[in-house]
Amino acid sequence: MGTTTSTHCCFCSMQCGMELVPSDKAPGLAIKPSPDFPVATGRLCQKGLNALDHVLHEERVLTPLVRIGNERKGAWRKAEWPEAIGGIAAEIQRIQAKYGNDAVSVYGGGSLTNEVSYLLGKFTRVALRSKYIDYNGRYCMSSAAAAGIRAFGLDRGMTFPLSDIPKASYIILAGTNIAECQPTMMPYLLEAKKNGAKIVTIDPRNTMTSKSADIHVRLQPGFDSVFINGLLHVIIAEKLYDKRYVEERTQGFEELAEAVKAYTPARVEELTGILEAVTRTVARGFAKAERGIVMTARGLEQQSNGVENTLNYINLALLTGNVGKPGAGYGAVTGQANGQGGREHGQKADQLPGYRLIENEADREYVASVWGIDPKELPGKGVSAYEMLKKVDEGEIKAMIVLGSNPIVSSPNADLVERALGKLELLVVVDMFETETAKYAHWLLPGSSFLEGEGTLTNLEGRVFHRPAALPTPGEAKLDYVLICELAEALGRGEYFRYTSIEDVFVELTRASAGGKADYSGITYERLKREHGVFWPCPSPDHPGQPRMFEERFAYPDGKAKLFGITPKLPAEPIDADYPYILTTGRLSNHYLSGAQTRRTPGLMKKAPEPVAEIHPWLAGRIGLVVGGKVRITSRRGSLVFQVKVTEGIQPRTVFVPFHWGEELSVNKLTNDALDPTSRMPEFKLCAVRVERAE
Ligand SMILES: Nc1nc2c(c(=O)[nH]1)N[C@H]1C(S)=C(S)[C@@H](COP(=O)(O)OP(=O)(O)OC[C@H]3O[C@@H](n4cnc5c(=O)[nH]c(N)nc54)[C@H](O)[C@@H]3O)O[C@H]1N2
Ligand SMILES: Nc1nc2c(c(=O)[nH]1)N[C@H]1C(S)=C(S)[C@@H](COP(=O)(O)OP(=O)(O)OC[C@H]3O[C@@H](n4cnc5c(=O)[nH]c(N)nc54)[C@H](O)[C@@H]3O)O[C@H]1N2
Ligand code: SF4
Ligand SMILES: [Mo]
Repeated sequence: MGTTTSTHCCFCSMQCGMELVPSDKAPGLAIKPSPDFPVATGRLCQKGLNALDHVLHEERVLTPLVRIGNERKGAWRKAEWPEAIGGIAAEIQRIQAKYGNDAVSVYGGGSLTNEVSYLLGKFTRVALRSKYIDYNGRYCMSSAAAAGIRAFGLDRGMTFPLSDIPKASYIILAGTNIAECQPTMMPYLLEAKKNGAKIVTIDPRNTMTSKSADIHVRLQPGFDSVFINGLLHVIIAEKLYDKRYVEERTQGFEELAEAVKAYTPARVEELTGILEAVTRTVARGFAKAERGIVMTARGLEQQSNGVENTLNYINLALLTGNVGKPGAGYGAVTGQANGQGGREHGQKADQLPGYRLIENEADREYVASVWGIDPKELPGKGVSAYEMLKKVDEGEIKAMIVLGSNPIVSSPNADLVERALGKLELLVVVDMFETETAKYAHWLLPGSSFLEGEGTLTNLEGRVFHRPAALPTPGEAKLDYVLICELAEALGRGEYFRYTSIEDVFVELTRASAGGKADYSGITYERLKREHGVFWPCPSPDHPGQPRMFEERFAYPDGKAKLFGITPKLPAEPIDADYPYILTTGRLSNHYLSGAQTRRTPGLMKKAPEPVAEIHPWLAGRIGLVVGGKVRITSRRGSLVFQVKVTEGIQPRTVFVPFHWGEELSVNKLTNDALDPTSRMPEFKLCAVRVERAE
């Protein structure tokens, strides 16, 4: 050691720059914020500052492990790599010979680099020749992606760079808790506020984010589209929309106007309890603002109406002429480290690299030519992450390789998922730890951490950047990409997976993306090392990249964006007399996703050792909660007991529980597995429950 390495945090989509520096204190290394990476210069949140702890954790898996006697959840035995790779390949071949190629599946993740995401997609289609691959981003960005594609013809999360935010004059933040989930974005918002911007938050809870708001709309989960229809109604009725923009740059205005006609502020108040005056004030304020920004995240996207909810927020940004204008626009706030890049390079069921489609003939031909195979060899599209788990339960899928996810904790209706994974003839987990999911594995392979694996990622702005390797892999752990290539070799398909370096993989990825929607073909490692990232699309080496999207045209052939008339629908599981309250789930600032990493971080665990249910004093009174008491929350799928925090800051009928824990603290044992019909994203944000005092 002794040298400083500039790298990036492994957690959220901001991808703050960090430096790994030598230290005289154990373990001899420390993390400091980057002094120059423009996304969040000089800042890291507490998760970033503590990110070294899990990497150096004593529980890291350091050798391949195999079950003794093949017994599930039994004891492990250490294995050598040749035995592991050979044994897994032989099992895959046995299963495919017996049940067909599609009996073997891959489950990837949004924390992985672009290169590893790309290789997982290629491995599934070329080495396994199976159609079944999907990834945890299905739970994360799929509704926003589907809405972006439908409205703009293209999904790049945020249509503007972060540096546009301080120039905005009115900002609507819906179902996005930026202060806890992308903490280093807050200074951009606070600067906008200092410059005079109004901020409106829309959330069933008072959050750390809503503290900075001028107006906080506390709605019952599932009612976003009703409220937005109210805003759109006022804007149209009072002729406050940007008529010229709507005419020149959009289609579908008539349909939209028709759909919102009945949603007068009075009706919105009747349906939601949101005062008429609030609807009018926000509608007028936003429409009259010179530069408006709308940002959404999982709050309204992780619903069975998630795509329509998102489309309605996009309607608001388009109707007011804000998309494609400096200091304005629409942004879906991406979640995971590489949530953006992870959904562009082919680890999604229906996708090929460059955001191409696996069912499109021209796309198949092009990518097959890059891969050197016959397009006929490429399988068709598979199914979404949760549907894949269901196919495991139903017995159609017999083997699964999980790399970069912990689906037993992060999937809805988690008991079903647990049962399903228990039925697999082969479960291979590649991870740093023995996660809840790995407990069901036949093989647990030691993968690499963010400080070990070099590669590129794409942050929430669409900024592609390079992350170098800062540490060697510990013990026998392997770089994820090497492991994938070795497995392909053992399956007899090695000729398609011979790379000299990770950069070599990137070069192929950029070729495969050329001419696609997410075109990286002008990007090289050399360029990324020189510049602080390049925004895609970047179709040639002399192209500067594109921080702001849609300034002149949208990505449809006619150049126009589409407006959609949305008729609000009920959630999949409305409340009733038996289950009279709403459970919503989400995040805490101290933990990350399934908690595999942050529950192993003492500095973070100390602050949030277990999940605490937030309930309103009204509900606490109704159930006769006593001081220090716990609550039992019961849905149609399960029943769990949680610690409680009584707070005025939550919509009275709603209970909030964070999902960062496993086993008997896993709120996903209660959540509903209803999927959005288009995005196939589960309804994590709302199900009907009973709430009782726990005895
Ligand atoms: N600390 C931390 N940061 C993270 C993560 C983490 O696990 N921990 N995860 C990362 C990832 S992968 C993601 S996807 C992002 C997620 O980032 P966010 O989407 O911001 O996080 P959530 O807490 O899931 O949900 C946001 C808010 O939606 C609200 N909500 C619930 N139901 C509704 C509704 O019907 N309508 C509206 N308008 N709001 C609703 C919740 O009360 C919550 O405050 O965060 C990223 N950053
Ligand atoms: N109830 C409820 N459930 C939810 C959500 C919610 O809001 N509510 N949100 C959903 C969302 S948005 C998301 S993104 C999902 C995410 O949920 P998961 O996919 O379960 O997320 P992680 O905990 O990040 O799992 C990543 C795993 O990969 C490992 N890992 C990390 N980096 C690497 C690497 O580079 N290589 C290898 N080999 N392994 C690595 C980690 O140790 C960890 O075990 O959860 C979803 N589930
Ligand atoms: S804001 Fe996100 S990327 Fe930045 S340090 Fe925190 S978790 Fe890491
Ligand atoms: Mo996510």
